Amino acid sequence: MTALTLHYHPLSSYCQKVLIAIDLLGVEVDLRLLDLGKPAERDAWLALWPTGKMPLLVDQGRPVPESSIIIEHLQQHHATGGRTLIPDAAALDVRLWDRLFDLYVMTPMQAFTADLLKPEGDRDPRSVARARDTLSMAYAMIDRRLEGRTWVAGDAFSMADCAAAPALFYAATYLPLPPQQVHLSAYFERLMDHPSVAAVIDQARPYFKFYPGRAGLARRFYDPTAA
Ligand SMILES: N[C@@H](CCC(=O)N[C@@H](CS)C(=O)NCC(=O)O)C(=O)O
Repeated sequence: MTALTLHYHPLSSYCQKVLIAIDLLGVEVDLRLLDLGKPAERDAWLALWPTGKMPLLVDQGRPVPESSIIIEHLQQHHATGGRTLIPDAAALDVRLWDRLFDLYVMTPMQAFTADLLKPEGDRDPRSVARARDTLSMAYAMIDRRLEGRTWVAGDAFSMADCAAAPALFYAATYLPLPPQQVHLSAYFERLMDHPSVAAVIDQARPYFKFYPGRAGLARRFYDPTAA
């Protein structure tokens, strides 16, 4: 047991963002898998953190919510040997691109998922169309940003890339990355090849059969005939 517990689910994009950071910061954390489909577990969870959103870090009994705050907290208090995902020289850029990925890639991606989870008659094609427009805008913005860069902010893999990896992974299942956006596509491949990202995708693999957008997952990530 460590003093740190992360309440999470391997399929959750925001949890994956934090899991990538935990690996890179070299922090030892107890992982507690949440099943919000179980009413008793959901009630206990809401008592701990009322938004009902994961991930949630608990540090010596104190809840630390919100993926970006969790990563900042881990970096400030628990990182091994001065490892950093928010280097001083690029801190504002890192935080900006972390926000942009959360707001303009994660959020519309979640809107697609939320719509698929609704009963057929309750689905809202207008909200899905808005989500598609936002993602399109974001893809073009990220493609421009990546011209001449390896990672999205600063010289090294940062918190912004932790946000980018799961956001783009799931977003691409709903709106494929446009082939003409070569910087975006090359960045996606760099992210997927990164060992900390690949490890998190591997952890999620047994659960992809439950992902509502699984029809859009590339075969290299999920083979329905093997599931
Ligand atoms: N702003 C939050 C967003 C977290 C979030 O949306 N988590 C999703 C999973 S990816 C969740 O908990 N969904 C469960 C629900 O809404 O019931 C963060 O950065 O941690």
